[in-house]
Amino acid sequence: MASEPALHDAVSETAAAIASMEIRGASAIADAAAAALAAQASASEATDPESFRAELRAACRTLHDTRPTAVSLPNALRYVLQGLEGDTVEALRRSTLESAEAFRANLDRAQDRLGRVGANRLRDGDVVMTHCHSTDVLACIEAALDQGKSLSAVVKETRPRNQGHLTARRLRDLDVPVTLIVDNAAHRFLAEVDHVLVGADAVAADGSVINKIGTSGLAVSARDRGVPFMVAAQTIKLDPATLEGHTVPIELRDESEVVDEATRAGLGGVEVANPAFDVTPPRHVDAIVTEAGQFPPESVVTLMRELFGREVEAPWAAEGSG
Ligand code: RI2
Repeated sequence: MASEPALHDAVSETAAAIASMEIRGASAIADAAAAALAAQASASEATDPESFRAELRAACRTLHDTRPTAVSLPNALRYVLQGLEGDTVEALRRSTLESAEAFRANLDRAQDRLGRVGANRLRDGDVVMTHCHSTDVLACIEAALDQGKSLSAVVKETRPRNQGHLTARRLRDLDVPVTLIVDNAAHRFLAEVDHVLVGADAVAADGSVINKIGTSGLAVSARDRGVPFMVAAQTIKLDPATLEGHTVPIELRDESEVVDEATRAGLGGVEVANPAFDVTPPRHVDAIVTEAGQFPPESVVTLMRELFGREVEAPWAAEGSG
């Protein structure tokens, strides 16, 4: 079997940071992956075009194998690889850098546009409830503040990793009054909430939303309380493989995120499960807000066909692996 090409440190370091969640959040993961491919291209010592391409594919595989659920990651890798053009190493290098830069710039622009769409759904004085930490959600809140609206927030802490604390700090910095609650208190507080805002790691062709564990229960509670449930998701969160009948894999993380070592020892022979995401069916979602506008979840399939066609292949597969 042929050995894997040498990878730049930026690729292995980025992959490790994504796997450990030092870099987390679907958009940040995609951005970091594109930057790592650019670093690989810049530093490549390949002497022929095929070796250069093989290096890039190997870098993609390393990045791809870090976290399985956020589809923004394979979508980023596909975008950059599809931008490769040229018959010489220099031309390929240049096109990789351009492609990675274009992807990253699109990401920023898309989030700004999405924020303005999401902000239009919010009214002055609204109380919003958040789950986890989503930069797409924060873009909506920031745009609403820019529109002169005043908002306050009920922020779920989001066990086991408490990403709600990141959201609370960011909102505090924006001078939004924040009430931090334990996840179990969501149903009670929904009585005082006008809008639930969550992000997404992937959106399936039927409009199901795959997001941080606890999202689906929150959606059921919001429906019960009559509170609109909005998903903020750039189109890189749309999973083209679901057009072809695939389901989105749910990442199972280590039990050490749920219980510390001493507690674990005290619990003895029980199983500790730590799925990172769950699936919220479209019937519990009021709107999916993207940079291309707001969609009822059931019509997201049309947008997905328009953007991705039938393009679901993995161009980073090793040569000869089928
Ligand atoms: P943005 C996060 O996953 C959350 O589930 C969040 O809703 C989603 O990524 C989207 O994040 P994790 O990486 O792209 O914390 O909106 O497991 O920033």
